[in-house]
Amino acid sequence: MSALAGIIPRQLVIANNEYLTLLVLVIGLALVVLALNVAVVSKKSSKKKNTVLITGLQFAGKTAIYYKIRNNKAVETVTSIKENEADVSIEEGKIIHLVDIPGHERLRFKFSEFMPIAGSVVFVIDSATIGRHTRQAAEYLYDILAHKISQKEKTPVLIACNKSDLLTAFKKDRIQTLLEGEMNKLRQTRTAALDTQDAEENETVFLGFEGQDFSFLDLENEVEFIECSVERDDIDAVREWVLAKTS
Ligand SMILES: Nc1nc2c(ncn2[C@@H]2O[C@H](COP(=O)(O)OP(=O)(O)OP(=O)(O)O)[C@@H](O)[C@H]2O)c(=O)[nH]1
Ligand SMILES: [Mg+2]
Repeated sequence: MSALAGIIPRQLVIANNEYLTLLVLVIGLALVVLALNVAVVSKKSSKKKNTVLITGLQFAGKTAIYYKIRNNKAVETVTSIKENEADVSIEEGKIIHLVDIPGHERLRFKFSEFMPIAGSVVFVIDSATIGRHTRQAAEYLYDILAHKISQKEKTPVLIACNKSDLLTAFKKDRIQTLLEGEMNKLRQTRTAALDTQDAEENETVFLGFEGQDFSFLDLENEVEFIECSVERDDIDAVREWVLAKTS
């Protein structure tokens, strides 16, 4: 070192040391930023896989199903004005992030905010009143299935035909036929609207195959129909579907 001191000017040695310190600091900072990024990304993606959106029209029984899955008990509910959210352990080692979106028409658009983290969607139907609300239900379902994220990621959708305990409840096959008929009509009006608007601004897509009647089977998203009843404590099939779609 003393030999070097003679050869390298002292100022240069000091400058080199400062440069080294600065370099170590910059690398350290970069590593911290990288670690933080990895943590945020992995948190987002783990939430993404685990988030289940409970959607559907008002009074369908979304909040009832939410509490049944969350606490395994039926609770008295009132119409929701805000989403309910919880991390629920429904099987050992498996935690799902449940989100119950209010069904009021001015609030249901909120589902869109959660689509980036949704791994699956449960669309709840009041099987006893669906005959009167087919159009509204189909409109909402269309918005979910045509959403750009659900299109891109082929988000699976469960149509939970709730309130099957009621005598007036429609069976799931009938509900499917009703919805397909209504989606068929909707598809035409929405596509007609597309022709008159700037396609770039409009996110609506054509669902299914042109020239053929609408069928859920034609979609790339997996759409399944299940009958259930919170009243009768019969939601195991919903729970199992949710579990199967959650990694
Ligand atoms: N008979 C019967 N009634 C049910 C069932 N599930 C829910 N309900 C009743 O239906 C009503 C509406 O249930 P909620 O869970 O509050 O409905 P929601 O879909 O959350 O409604 P919003 O929050 O207004 O969007 C309540 O009175 C529930 O007790 C069921 O399986 N059978
Ligand atoms: Mg509710």
